[in-house]
Amino acid sequence: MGQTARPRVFSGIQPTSGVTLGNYIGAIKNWVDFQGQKDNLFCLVDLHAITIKQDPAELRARTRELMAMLLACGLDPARSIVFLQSHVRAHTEAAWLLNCVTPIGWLQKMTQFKDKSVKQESVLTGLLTYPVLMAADILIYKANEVPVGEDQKQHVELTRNIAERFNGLFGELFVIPEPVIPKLGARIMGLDDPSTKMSKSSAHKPGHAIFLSDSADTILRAFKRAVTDSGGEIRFSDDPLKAGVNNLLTIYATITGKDRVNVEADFIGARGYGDLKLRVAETVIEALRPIRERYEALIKEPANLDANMRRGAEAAAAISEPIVRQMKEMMGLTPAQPSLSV
Ligand code: AQP
Repeated sequence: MGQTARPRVFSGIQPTSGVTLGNYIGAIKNWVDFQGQKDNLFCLVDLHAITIKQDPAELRARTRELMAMLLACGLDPARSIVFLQSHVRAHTEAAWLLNCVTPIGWLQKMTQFKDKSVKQESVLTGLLTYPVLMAADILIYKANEVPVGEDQKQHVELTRNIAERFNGLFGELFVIPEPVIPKLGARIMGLDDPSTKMSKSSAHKPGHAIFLSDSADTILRAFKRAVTDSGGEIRFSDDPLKAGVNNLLTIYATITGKDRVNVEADFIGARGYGDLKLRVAETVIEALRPIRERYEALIKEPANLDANMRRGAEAAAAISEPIVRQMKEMMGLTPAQPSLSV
């Protein structure tokens, strides 16, 4: 398959426990901004979600909710292919093939594997090999760009290594993808603890994460209790002691689209961190309000969501299945012959 004139973009998000403000700022908001300029594929990565124990009924419900939320955020099925990973079998097939070219040491070094495995009583094989599935997700579309938050950069680098290894062993097939990390907002921190990433799996901690579906009251309360420092200076800073203020300003900057200078100018004359927290909360509430309203309408139409997922999967399979057939052939697997008529 030749490359299209426009760069192809692939990215994914797990259907686990709602969409955080971190997911939105670090990934989804940028996906929406790419639409129209690039050839986009956005994937609800449910096969990644099951690397950690999931309740089956809840996972199914979360998946539909995520589809509704992505559309509510502005992903447009007319301009982007939005689909569910488990609906396109090319992903698991390619993952197995790539497992067979990936040294296990590469996977054992992954930071996310090390972090997540210490939190599990029993570590599943899928948690170790999940970056290979992620590599398959990206490579079977010959994606040029992978817009992700900072935490996924290492996995995209691994994807590049796997692609180069495959190309070296069997011949040039894969495009070597580039991670696209936003300059600002690539790592939104927890409001309760600005030294840790805002993440779904820490969302049980009070005041840690904002979810896009949260009510205005919940958002306001979480920002009011956001951890800052004992000073009073409202400016961007790399100083770990000012990480809380830096995080609030980063959220404000990415949501308003203003640069650092203009953001700091907005807070000249502010009465301390109380004012800052209130202004950031109001900005987030107003930005999320239309998203929440669209979400409420979309989630009431499950048949429409399912139809969108089906159309997305058909479009995705049409691109990826021929590439997986090529992988198998290059690796020496024998193509199935068409059945003989008797
Ligand atoms: N805090 C964050 N700041 C910026 N970007 C973030 N992303 C996640 N958290 C932040 C980006 O969101 C995209 C989708 O993430 P995911 O659903 O694949 O899961 P994740 O990276 O594992 O997100 P979480 O919330 O941190 O989930 P858990 O707690 O399960 O690990 C990715 O592009 C990611 O970089």
